[in-house]
Amino acid sequence: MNPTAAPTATIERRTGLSAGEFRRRYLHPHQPVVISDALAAWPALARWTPQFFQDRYPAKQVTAGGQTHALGALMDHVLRSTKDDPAPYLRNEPLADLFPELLPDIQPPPAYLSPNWLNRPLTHPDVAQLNRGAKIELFIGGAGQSFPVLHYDGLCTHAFLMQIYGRKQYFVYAPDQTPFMYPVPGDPNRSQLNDVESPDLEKFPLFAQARGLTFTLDAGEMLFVPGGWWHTVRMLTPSITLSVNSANSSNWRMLSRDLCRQVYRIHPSRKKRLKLAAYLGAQRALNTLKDWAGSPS
Ligand SMILES: O=C(O)CCC(=O)C(=O)O
Repeated sequence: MNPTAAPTATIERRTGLSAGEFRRRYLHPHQPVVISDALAAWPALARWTPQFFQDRYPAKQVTAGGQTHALGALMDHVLRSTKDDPAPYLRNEPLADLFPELLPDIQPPPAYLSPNWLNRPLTHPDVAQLNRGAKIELFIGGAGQSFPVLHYDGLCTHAFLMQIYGRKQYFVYAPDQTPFMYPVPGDPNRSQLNDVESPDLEKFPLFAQARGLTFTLDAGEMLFVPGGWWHTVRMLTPSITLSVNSANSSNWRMLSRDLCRQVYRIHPSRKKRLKLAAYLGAQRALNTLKDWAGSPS
């Protein structure tokens, strides 16, 4: 690892954090945090392991690393995965599509996830994609495997990463580090750099100036990555994680800006962009009222 390019600081870890303090200290100011007891009540913590998936669903076909695998064989590889022979990463699979019968194992939902405006009805045709963003996604991988890209989540949505089993090492950089992140031209939330631990500083010299956070996430812990924060991860052991994306009054302006830019690139019509901006503004007002009235999620 090149020490000049390594993230230097660590993250705040909290227990017993109320939903109100989470919103005031972390959500609205866009500060990342690990909440160490967020998932304590979930049956999944005592139940889900690679072995559990292997025993229960040996023949189920899943996609990982761009190929189809029988889950039993994939879990076998996850359990013996190493840096030299990493198991393909099963990732971003909607849990409710793959294993709907396991949803009771992740109840109750942590209060920090609400409100999530991505769960509310969105009728404009250009924003239907947002509802997908609120789906709970499943990640299962083995030691030595990494998330393939340094990135921030699309449309500056917030990410909640919930560790069910095993241990991961995260690398997180604030939005003010973007000048050192080498975004892919035309794809501003993905970096061209995919290895933050051994970066190619000849190709990406400015990355040597990047300052970020690195820390482990253990079973039972939840990581909040605010919208616009760059992040990536490496697995230290076999690992099972869930993720949810969210938007609400804390990041709706950023989301609206990015969505209008995206739609404008596809349909370069000023009228269409203004209509979308008006729709997103109306949703902001409506959802703010719903939050005040205490609507769920
Ligand atoms: O694999 C992981 O834990 C990281 C997932 C992630 O970065 C994301 O879903 O945005």
